[in-house]
Amino acid sequence: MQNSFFNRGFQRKRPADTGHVLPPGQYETQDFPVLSAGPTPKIATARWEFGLDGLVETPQKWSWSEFNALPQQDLTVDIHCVTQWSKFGTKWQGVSLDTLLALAKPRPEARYLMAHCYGGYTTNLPLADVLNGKAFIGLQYDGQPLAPEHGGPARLVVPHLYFWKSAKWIQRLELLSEDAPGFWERAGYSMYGDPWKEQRYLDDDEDLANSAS
Ligand SMILES: Nc1nc2c(c(=O)[nH]1)N[C@H]1C(S)=C(S)[C@@H](COP(=O)(O)O)O[C@H]1N2
Ligand SMILES: [Mo]
Repeated sequence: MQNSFFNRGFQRKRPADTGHVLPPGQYETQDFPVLSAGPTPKIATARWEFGLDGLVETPQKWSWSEFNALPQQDLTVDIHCVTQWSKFGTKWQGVSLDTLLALAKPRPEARYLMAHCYGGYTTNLPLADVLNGKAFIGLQYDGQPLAPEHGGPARLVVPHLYFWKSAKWIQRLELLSEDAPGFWERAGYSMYGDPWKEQRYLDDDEDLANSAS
């Protein structure tokens, strides 16, 4: 009897029981902290527009109603902020970047993208990191319209990279042939931001570290 009691207690605490794993240097939080570099922009959905352009065959622009008519998915993902909190099992509803890119048709020379936000925030990503189910535009969080402080009406979510790549109040995605730094990247953060390799700062980027030595 005693043995089974202790076994149950022990098993409950094993990470394998939840399927969630913390990247190095992170801790788990149950809260959903708000991290914004400036004030929360007020964007009425009547005036909201979202575009996908740059190196594409067919530039796209959606109104709020047009965008909401696109096929949506339910997604449950773990998120990891560079300030060291991770949150497991966040539940979203949104539109896959695969759906949007299939409409816009990237040109062969498109390799990167810049996310542009209402309020002026930017962040850069390789195109490969938003394809094949890796990224979406989140419209709902936990069954509710996305709260303004968390990026509502709509935000980019790229869960496999540090959360600063998940641009809130998304306005435009611009496809580019060359990588270019966004807001935090210009301030010394990693160009890529892989939490599993702990690429927090520019110094942690393998390619740059190698070419500088
Ligand atoms: N437009 C915009 N997007 C942003 C930010 C921002 O300041 N402005 N902060 C980034 C950072 S550093 C993080 S950790 C997450 C925080 O998202 P949250 O406030 O929903 O937790 O948003 C990212 N996206
Ligand atoms: Mo962050």
